[in-house]
Amino acid sequence: RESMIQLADGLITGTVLAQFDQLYRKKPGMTMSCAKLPQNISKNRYRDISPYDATRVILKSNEDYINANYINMEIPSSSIINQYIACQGPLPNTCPDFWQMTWEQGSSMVVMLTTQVERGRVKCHQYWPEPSGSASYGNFQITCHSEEGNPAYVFREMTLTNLEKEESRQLTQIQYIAWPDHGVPDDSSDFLDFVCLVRKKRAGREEPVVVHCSAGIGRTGVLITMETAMCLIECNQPVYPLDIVRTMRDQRAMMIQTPSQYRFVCEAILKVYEEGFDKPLKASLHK
Ligand code: PTR
Ligand code: PTR
Repeated sequence: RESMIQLADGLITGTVLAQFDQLYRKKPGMTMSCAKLPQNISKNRYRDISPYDATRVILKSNEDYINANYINMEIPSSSIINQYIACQGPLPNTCPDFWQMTWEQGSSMVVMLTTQVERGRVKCHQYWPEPSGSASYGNFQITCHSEEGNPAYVFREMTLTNLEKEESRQLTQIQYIAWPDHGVPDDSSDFLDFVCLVRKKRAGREEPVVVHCSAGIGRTGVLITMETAMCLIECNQPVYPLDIVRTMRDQRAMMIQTPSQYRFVCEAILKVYEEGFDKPLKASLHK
């Protein structure tokens, strides 16, 4: 409760945003050299967004690079450690790498926070086939069985087949579609619904959840912050959003991109604290 009063006051006086502005975007001393190797340049969607070498996800092949980092969020006084892989939206030439990573890390859930095109610019390549279709990406074949949704998000059920091993796994993709980059979601209750669904779907999965937007920093950072805050509230732990951002940025640079995204998530945390988060989830079930 104390931390929530602090947060509410800080939003009014502006200290919350001032502290966010002062926080390092990249952890001092962390290198990002792998991203800049000549053979990897074409695998980065943005020249200014690179993964730390120390926490990057390493593909099990000669060409081992993908623009992705592990992000582990520990909830104190509980046994919960939410594991994520934060990555950029796949490029046409990195779709096979994306599926290889998902397979090797054992992930069965992908959270996508961007649309393929925003304001006429490509933000993410469509790395899956249309519903009831199949497509191959390198060593992997993806079949999309179903697609359903509402104006804010879409669910897809897919089968991921490793052609070399002749093994298959099921995968759920949840895409939030009402959230332009550098911006905030159109509606915080839709967004909270969405985070509750991610939490519900995550239950029982030990492996990391793959989260991406276009660059894999702004919107991805907001989602991880929100889920972490919900877990803290649930476990009766204090919530210090700036600590959450710092913990994320120690694992992937620049997580949460703009002050307005930070303000949005802080306000959403207060809302969840005050109203409880059964409510948004219930709302989504009754839609
Ligand atoms: N950010 C621009 C876009 O959204 O397309 C393009 C861009 C890409 C701008 C990379 C700058 C970039 O990095 P650098 O600062 O290294 O040129
Ligand atoms: N250089 C790009 C730019 O500033 O436009 C990098 C970038 C692109 C950064 C998108 C963040 C972006 O948002 P998100 O991480 O939410 O996709």
